[in-house]
Amino acid sequence: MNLIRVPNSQLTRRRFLQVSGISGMGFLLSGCGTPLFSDVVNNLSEPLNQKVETLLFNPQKPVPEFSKSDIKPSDLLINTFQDTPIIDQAKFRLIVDGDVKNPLNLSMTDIQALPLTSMIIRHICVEGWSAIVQWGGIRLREIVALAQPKANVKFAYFKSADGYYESWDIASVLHPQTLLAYQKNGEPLPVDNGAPLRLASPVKLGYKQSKWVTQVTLISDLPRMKGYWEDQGYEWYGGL
Ligand SMILES: Nc1nc2c(c(=O)[nH]1)N[C@H]1C(S)=C(S)[C@@H](COP(=O)(O)O)O[C@H]1N2
Ligand SMILES: [Mo]
Repeated sequence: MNLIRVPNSQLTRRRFLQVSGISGMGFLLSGCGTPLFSDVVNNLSEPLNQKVETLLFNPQKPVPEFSKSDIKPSDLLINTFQDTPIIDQAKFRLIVDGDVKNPLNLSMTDIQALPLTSMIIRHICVEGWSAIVQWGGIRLREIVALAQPKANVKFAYFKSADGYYESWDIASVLHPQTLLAYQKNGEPLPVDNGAPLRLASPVKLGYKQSKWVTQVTLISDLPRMKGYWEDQGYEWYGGL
């Protein structure tokens, strides 16, 4: 498959090399008519050496959002590698642990008492679809700040109730539009889309956005198993 024909591309050579390493992304780049890449991909930066304190005190620049009229509710497909897990919201707890001074064990009531942030962004799945979605939830940076990360923290590791797992660089974790979402298009988040809590962010591809998140562990080194799809060959950074 020819991966190199990208009309009107803002892709850098580096980005290309990364993207072309992902099997299954080929048709995204081969012009199947979806305006996925040229207008979506920002200049890639991998701020992997940014310090957690700096990022907490100096929020990164927000990504431009879409408007309500751009939302087509049917565009968001369900992409789940296993059966949808059944979670009792009343008993649900989000664990935040790892290299933190103040580990957290939060109920949905605790989380919903924190400030609600809403944003309209594009979700991009490398299997060839995208959707503009309004997500509402808590900024992950607020949860991380409450947990008081130690200075050595460089990554977050996310565990999900269906066995999915992910890891992200700390700059993307602390991006002001990275949410733990519990609403979709103004309604409670549907179970198939990850209720009670899922990641939602305009800086990452769909496979980075874990649904049914139960645990966020702040760490200084990446483990051998970096992510469900990454361990099968997808690129780890998965940035937009
Ligand atoms: N826990 C979990 N999270 C997941 C997945 C999954 O299988 N399990 N699939 C990922 C992929 S590949 C995509 S594109 C999005 C899809 O989100 P949606 O089903 O809400 O559209 O969820 C991501 N998060
Ligand atoms: Mo995906």
